[in-house]
Amino acid sequence: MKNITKGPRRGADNYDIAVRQFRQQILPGGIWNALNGRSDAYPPTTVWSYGPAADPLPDASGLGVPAGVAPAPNSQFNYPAYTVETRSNTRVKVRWRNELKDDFGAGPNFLPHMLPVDQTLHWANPPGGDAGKDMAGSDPTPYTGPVPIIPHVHGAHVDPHSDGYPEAWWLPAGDVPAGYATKGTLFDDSTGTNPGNLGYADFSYRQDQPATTLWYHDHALGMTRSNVYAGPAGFWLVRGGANDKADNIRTRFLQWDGILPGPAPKSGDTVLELNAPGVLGARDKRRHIREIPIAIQDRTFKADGSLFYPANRAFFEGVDPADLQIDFAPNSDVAPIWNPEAFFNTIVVNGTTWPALDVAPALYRFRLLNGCNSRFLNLSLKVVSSPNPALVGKELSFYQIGAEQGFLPKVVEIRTGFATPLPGDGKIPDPVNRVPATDPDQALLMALAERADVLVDFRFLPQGTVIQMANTAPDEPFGGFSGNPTADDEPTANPDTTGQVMRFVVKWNLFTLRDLIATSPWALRLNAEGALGPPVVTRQVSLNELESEAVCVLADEVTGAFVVPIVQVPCGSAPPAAGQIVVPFGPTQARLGILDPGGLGVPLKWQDITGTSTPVAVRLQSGAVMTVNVTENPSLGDTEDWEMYNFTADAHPIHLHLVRFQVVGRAPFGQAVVEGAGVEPWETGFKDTVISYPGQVTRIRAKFDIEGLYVWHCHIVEHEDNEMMRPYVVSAP
Ligand SMILES: [Cu+2]
Repeated sequence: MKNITKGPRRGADNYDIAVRQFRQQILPGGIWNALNGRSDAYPPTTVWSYGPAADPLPDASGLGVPAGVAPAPNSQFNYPAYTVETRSNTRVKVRWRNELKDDFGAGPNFLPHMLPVDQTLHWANPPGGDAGKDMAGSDPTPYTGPVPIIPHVHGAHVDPHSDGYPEAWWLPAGDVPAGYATKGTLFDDSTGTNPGNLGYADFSYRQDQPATTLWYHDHALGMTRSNVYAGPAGFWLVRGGANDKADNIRTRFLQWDGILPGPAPKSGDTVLELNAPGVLGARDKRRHIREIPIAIQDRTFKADGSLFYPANRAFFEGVDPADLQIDFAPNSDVAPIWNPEAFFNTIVVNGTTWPALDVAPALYRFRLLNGCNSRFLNLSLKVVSSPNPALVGKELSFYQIGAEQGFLPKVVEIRTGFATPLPGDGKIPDPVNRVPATDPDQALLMALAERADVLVDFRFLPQGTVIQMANTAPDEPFGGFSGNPTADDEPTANPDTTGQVMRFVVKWNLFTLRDLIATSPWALRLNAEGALGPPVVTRQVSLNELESEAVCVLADEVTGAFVVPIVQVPCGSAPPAAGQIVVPFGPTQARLGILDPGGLGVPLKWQDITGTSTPVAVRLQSGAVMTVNVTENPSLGDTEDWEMYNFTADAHPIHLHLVRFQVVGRAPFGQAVVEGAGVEPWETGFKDTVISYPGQVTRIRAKFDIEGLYVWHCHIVEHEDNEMMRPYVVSAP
């Protein structure tokens, strides 16, 4: 098939991107009143995000709202951040600036974190100075100093100096307190000459990877959850190359089996222009837009509009802080502030709570991202109102065409209870022949950081029809579906709040003749990529949950629930009352690790000094040589299988930096993994993040093709921040 998309550009695309603090109207009110005619009065929210370093403080005061609040016509600073549009095989260079300082980054004074940062975790720890950085601190109070950042392009095939290693952070340049480290232990950049106190770093991205949906976000050691929750994240799209498809606009001649809905918004289109055309009196830029990246996140807001994030362990236990009377770190192994998981009560889509999107009666392409901290999503589309009452309650399918690392071999029709690969022959599949999903409640399941490139077919729906994107994954850690043939047998999100994501409203005046060009999902043919060769090495790794080795408390003998108030008792002591038992407090953290010869998990910390790991020398771009203790040390160019044994009670999304991998298979403990068994239809392309289910081994296959230091970790960011992350090194053979 002839590739009709544009080839790579010569040279490189250059960006200058800063992280800054500003306010944004996320909740209803402000600038949005001018669009929707309402008079909501929710205040704006202070956020952090990336934006073009040359752009000024957002100012929409000409539109009747206070200055300094995004979105605004004069500035692209927005949460989530603007999409970085890149081309396959065209290098991208970014100067990343840490400008978390006053006066929108121009001032001399650093801004403290707006959320509680636990200094007792193994974290960046700038106050530790060069001797104590990237270690656990001993101060149990929240961190108040300048904020370390380190941007990571999730899924990038990138050299180590530009990957965003968690210990490669740096502080803003300016009034850093005396004795603080200004940069992380592994600070590096593509120049190799940056001293690490300039407030920026220069990263260079190879982009030698197929068209796909990546995203960029902060990755600072032990504080990714708080940095990303504050806002810094955005899409990073790769287009072109052999696998990409034309779209409604970019097609040069009709290619009936491969035209995707498009275009996406183009460079310079602002959030306001795309969402509030009437407000600016400008041309209706959104009229032609058919490809939209959709970042789904959960957040909780305080009454003053500010972001809420739990400030103590008692929040996780659901008790008043006075009712959690135990020793905390540094006097025990229980972190005082960190929560094992964090779930929030509001769904925010592209920086707006529960938005509605006007859509033409046409095919749309949505690039979905689960950008939550801990929350899995199980998404479905249902008609909630329509001039045609027969449509109400009907479900629309997602037609998934791609995942984290490119297109799927076949379009997969996903709807509640079904996941059906389509033959691509143009025939509308007989609904009777739909393929049942793993569980009747399973719809479009997305773990943290997973992406789903989907088509949705709004064609022929009557004017004014409203479709709701619903979420039925639970408001708690996801343990996997039951697999029972009974429907509705798992805990679900609150249908009044987190069970709702967004709405689509069909508007016929948005229809254009170009809409007739996009290929129907059942006729769309995707380009299957070749499989990786057989593995040279097969490793066994493990996922483990830990409880305290120092703190014991009383629990109900039957339910296992802690007795409130939760009071520390000597471990091994006799319970004071019948019906109670003495148990270790937990969980204290989750850890990755290896397997021992008996098949049991050996949990290892980020910095393993137990002797289990092997010290491996790593040379930085700067020329410095560091030693890192690793258990995974693939040889350059090798294809390896990793079998991930999940000994915990929850599902964890595991992400490997650098590589794109295939999901080989899954099996319950004790059974052999059969190739293809347990692999969902939407997992048959290349991925960079995969769900590891409790009690199962999940086997992936990857080729490790750039030398150097990377990480693999759980993408429940609360886990990642507290030891569920390990370094790995690719070494020349
Ligand atoms: Cu996890």
